[in-house]
Amino acid sequence: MMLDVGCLDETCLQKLANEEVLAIRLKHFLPGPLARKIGNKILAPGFEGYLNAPSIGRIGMAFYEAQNQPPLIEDYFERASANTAELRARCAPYSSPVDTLRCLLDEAWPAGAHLETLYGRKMYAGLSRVVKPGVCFLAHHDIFAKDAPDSFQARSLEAQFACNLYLNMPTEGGALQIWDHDISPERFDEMRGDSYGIDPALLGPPTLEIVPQPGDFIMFNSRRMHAVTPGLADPRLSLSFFVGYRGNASPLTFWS
Ligand SMILES: O=C(O)CCC(=O)C(=O)O
Ligand SMILES: [Fe+2]
Repeated sequence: MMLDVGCLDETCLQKLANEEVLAIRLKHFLPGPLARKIGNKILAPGFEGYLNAPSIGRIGMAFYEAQNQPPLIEDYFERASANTAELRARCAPYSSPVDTLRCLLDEAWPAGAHLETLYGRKMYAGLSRVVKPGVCFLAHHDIFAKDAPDSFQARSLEAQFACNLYLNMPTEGGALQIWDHDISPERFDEMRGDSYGIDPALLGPPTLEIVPQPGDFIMFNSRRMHAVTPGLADPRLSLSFFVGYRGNASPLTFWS
């Protein structure tokens, strides 16, 4: 169900796309101490909460937060390049690991990989996500077409992968849980009501539970339900973006 890989290549990406595996993990993409160091640099100037999930912190804005509201969608695109610059500045003198991952995915995929364009505008890739100790990141799925229902671009995805590079981890907990069974978008929206997610206990035991180490990179099928267990003592920081897949002959695309 999970594939440990030594590098990102076409074969492992295809296994994820074909749903032969739920997740792939590249252990020690960054050495642990370097991951923590970059993590602390990113956290130092502070961060804000998600508009629609205030218990989760973030630097940059996720497209998901715009929730189909034109003024927020405008904000998202307006801030995209400043958010990219901000992440690079916080990582300096190290390169932003998201930039490196974008290059590696482009190199690994025969048709290449590039930033997603939506409504003719470049999207932002590289959200820093902070989950404070004791907070459960509720179970949810991520489906681009739900966030941009009027977009052919979003509807044309054949698969969507959540990509996370873990920088800081709590001393205990903070596990990524993934469930194999699908919940339809309609059923999930009914279950969650006004919340962004649902109590993971409603889903029974997860198919996969991974406690990432600082420096690990994990890619998983974001259309499957997933959640993060509460952590102890330290904040859990990851750099997060999505990869869109439109078949083997098409480029992969990135956005947050
Ligand atoms: O932080 C994680 O392990 C997963 C977060 C998540 O929900 C996502 O990347 O879509
Ligand atoms: Fe998610």
